[in-house]
Amino acid sequence: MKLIFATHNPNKVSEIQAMLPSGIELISLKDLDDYDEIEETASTIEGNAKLKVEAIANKYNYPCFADDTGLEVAALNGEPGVKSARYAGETKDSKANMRKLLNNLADKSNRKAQFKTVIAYKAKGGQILTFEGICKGEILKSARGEGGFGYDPIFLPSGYTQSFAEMTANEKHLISHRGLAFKKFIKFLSESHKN
Ligand code: ITT
Ligand code: NA
Repeated sequence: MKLIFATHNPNKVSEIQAMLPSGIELISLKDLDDYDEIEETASTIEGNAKLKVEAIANKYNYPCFADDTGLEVAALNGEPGVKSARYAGETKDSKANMRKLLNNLADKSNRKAQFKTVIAYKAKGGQILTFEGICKGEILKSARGEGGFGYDPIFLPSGYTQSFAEMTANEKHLISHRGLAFKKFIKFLSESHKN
């Protein structure tokens, strides 16, 4: 089966590609030469995932899914949350968001945080279904590791000694927000394609 992944983020495409069972072929917006930005105007992660999948499902005659992820920091009342991608504003500096978060947490002793991913899926003519994954952890005092992307170097998942950026891609998938949400989604896909 062919599935469109409604994302402009190549890091996410490669993470997901590696997790999919054979028989499911991923088409990304890049493969479709679709560079239209989908404005993420919803106030929740779930709302943005739905908005993205709706925009693409209306355009192409394929089953589609989108995921939206946010990092929710307890001492900052859940920020950056839906603002995770542009926390430090429009900038080409990929580390600006991390720096802003570290600055905002500089005098805080509560470092608790969680990543949340919501996947929204829409089959041809079907209703939108959602699958959620959460990974709890804490924000480190400074960046550690070279792997991953986004906030990975400053996120230490609960029960582990390595930041997401110090783990291999596989180690991260096994415990991450996106990994857990996709596990649920893939289970659903395999079950609904048995018959
Ligand atoms: P699309 O909307 O095109 O899918 P995006 O970059 O906006 O791409 P998300 O909404 O899923 O992607 O994520 C928002 C931001 O949160 C993203 O730009 C990263 O900075 C951060 N982020 C998402 N997943 C992450 C992960 O697994 N590890 C670290 N940071 C992550
Ligand atoms: Na987003």
